[in-house]
Amino acid sequence: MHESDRQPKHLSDYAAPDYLIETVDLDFHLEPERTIVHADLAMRPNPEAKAARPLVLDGEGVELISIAVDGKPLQPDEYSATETGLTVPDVPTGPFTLSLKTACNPEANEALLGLYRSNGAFCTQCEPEGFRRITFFLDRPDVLATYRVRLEADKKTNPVLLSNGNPVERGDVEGTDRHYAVWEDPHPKPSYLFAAVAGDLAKISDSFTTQSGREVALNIYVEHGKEDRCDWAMESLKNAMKWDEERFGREYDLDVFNIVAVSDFNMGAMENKGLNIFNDKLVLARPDTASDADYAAIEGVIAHEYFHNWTGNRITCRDWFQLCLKEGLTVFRDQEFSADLRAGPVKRILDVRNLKSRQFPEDSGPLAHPVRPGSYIEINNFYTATVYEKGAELCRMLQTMLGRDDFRKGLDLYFERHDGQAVTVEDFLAALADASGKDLSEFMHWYNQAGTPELACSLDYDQQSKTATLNVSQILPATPGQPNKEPMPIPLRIGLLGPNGDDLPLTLEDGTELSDGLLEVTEREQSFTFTGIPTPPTPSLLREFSAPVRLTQTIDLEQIEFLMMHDSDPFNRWQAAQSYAAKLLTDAARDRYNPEPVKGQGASRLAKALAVTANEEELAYAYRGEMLKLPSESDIARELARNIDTDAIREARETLRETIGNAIHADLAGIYEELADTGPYSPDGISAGKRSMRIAALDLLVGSGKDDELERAAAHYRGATNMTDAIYSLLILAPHDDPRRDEAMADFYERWKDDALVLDKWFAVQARSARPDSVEIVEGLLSHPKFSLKNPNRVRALIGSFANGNPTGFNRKDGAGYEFLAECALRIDKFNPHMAARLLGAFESWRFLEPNREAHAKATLEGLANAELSTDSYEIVSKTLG
Ligand code: 0A1
Ligand code: ZN
Repeated sequence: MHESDRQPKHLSDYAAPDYLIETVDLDFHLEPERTIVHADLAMRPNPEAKAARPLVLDGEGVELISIAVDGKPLQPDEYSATETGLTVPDVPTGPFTLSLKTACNPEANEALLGLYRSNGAFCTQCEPEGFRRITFFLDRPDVLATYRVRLEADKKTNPVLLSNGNPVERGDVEGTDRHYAVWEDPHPKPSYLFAAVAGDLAKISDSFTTQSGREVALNIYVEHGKEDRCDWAMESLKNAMKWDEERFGREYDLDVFNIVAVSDFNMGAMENKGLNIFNDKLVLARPDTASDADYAAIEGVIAHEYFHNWTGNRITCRDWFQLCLKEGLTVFRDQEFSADLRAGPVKRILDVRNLKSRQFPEDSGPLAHPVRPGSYIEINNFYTATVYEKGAELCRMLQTMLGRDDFRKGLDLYFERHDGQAVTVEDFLAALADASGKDLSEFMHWYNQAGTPELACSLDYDQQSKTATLNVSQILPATPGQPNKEPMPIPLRIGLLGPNGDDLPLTLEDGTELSDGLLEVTEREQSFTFTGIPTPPTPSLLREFSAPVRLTQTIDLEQIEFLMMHDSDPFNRWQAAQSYAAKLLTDAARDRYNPEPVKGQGASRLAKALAVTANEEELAYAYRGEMLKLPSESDIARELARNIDTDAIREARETLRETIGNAIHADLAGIYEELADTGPYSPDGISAGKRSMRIAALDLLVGSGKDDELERAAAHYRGATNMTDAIYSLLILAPHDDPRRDEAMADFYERWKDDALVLDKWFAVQARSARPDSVEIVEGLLSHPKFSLKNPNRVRALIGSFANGNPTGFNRKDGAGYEFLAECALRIDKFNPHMAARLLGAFESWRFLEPNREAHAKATLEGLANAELSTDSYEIVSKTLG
């Protein structure tokens, strides 16, 4: 550990690189334990930088074997190579070629960054700073070069040899058992987009003809025997290619597009130019192995990585502070893609739910940071919900404020201006502003200020003048390092409902007609008066969730119920149902558990309203399914905001589930029966919607507490013909102490024990199940013969699901959950710091717990702070403690 690793880096210190690299010629001699890399780098001093600086290249754990400049070997006193880099004090003042011969050990690489091994294959992960683990380099995104890559390996164990770009040559190495392949990527790229794969893999192939008539070969490489699980990924890829042409005019630019699925991967997937590498979880799907949620995730992530080809690869980031430039925009694009392919409003609900459950807590806790952070210690820690999901919301707000057409024009200008460049958020906003003529200077605050704004609203009605005035104030909470903030432009989409539930025409005092209901809030305090309102209206605010804010308003349960029945905006109609339930649940769980709100009149009214909506046939199944889902335990915790007692929350939620399950039992049973026959499995939105609605009904039925209903869930499991039905019924059974639960769990294990991805689900179900002995169960599973700390998917399935998906287990009163997580993270931190640091993020809301739990969490965090930690984990622990 170098102390300098722990010093924060600042955006304000950005300086252009001293040297540029124009072409990169790499030759890999692949061996599992000692891979030799020859690199020829065509370099020159950067005319934009101060001249005559020593050449300093990044490196991490690479062994330097030899070095030459323009073919002339350097003597040991002419350079210095260390654990963290290579310095050559004296290099030519004009263009020169630096030749390096280095070695690394892929087999021993358990951090899964750089060149490593997964199930016997070689693969790479270079974002953000992994390339420096392969060779010494200017490993920063603003150094763009074209690459020619030769891979040479044992032919029998590595028949497949892949790198970025187009294949140009392949052959045998005479007199050996080895062969080679050469790849050329004509598009200049930063080193983080480099990739190479070698191994014995199966492939499925297809092709796509672009809008200009070019034929692109599409290949998905997977482990042998998994070929029958690739169809959905391939279909999703072709859909994504087509959609990006139609919606954004973006065409693919190489002759081949390769995807490789590997089973050891720290994240979801990686957009390497022409050679995307995926966590196999996000590629492989068959009806009996993958749930509807898995199918949707595959569709979204395949699209996400493909869309990066333009937003990330052709135009990349100047520095890692600009990460949201590629990630926020690309998430926005993949969200729009999925919304276009499926029921749009449901996709919006899922995205907002994800934002609120992952990003809002981050933004209100000790790890809060702006979408474009001003500083970081370890960039790996900034692949966050804020950069990705809030980043996507900022792009969405820009589209809302500019309108779809001008937003598209702005993006066209951005692509035209910056193709082949490494740019900043300012460049992005400038293109949008120039194309639309809209001043976006204030919008920059959204990128630079952390914290979720609170939008406090109230509506005053004046009988005499028949006007309604909406008063809005934006409250910008202090976040670490940012005590004071500037007001931000907030697109606020609204409707006013008349007595029969219809939307009233919206006319502002100055006569402006708001046909789309869109207001732009720009001040700290602002009022909007609407004229011609005959009677007091019911406000529907923040329709479509038009801005990532926390809306607070003075509104009573009756008005919420009215919105739940009548709002023409599907998002807000769903939101009303959630708000209604959340009000009951927080009233029940605040301070000390009080059952009245979740048993009484309000709860019965909610149940009846849910039954009415669930029976509205013109609404999509998936939408009705979402209506039937109660706020999660974490949703309730977030609403409570402080003094959180996870047991009280669970009790409140279980009681409401029981009340509803009994109050509308007949409706729910009717829905369950009616949707019984979904036909042969198809992942399409309608079929998936039916399954989702039926399972939501089943969940409430089982919640009623009747034994017959538990039997229904057990029968559901036994009769399941696809993974969706199997896994959700198993989840419903899991917390129960009942032989039928044990049978189902054992059956699942027996059936899937040799299938890693499906077995992950078996681990996850147990980790998520709220039981008094959850900690012991999960601890026991650590020593299960099928468990390994080295495989990120398995770690996420067991430890991640427990820490993030089992609030009562993780926050157990005696602090055992915290201790368990800390011990696991410490063990993982020794070989995969990135993974360990991500797990430790689960402590982010510790200050909002009730005092006893808060004290336990604090003690655990202090213990961690005193342990020997990687830079990654050090940053998370020290910032979390504050
Ligand atoms: N750019 C990828 C995310 C990613 C980041 C880091 C990784 O390894 C440490 C891997 C993938 C994406 O947005 O999909
Ligand atoms: Zn991405």
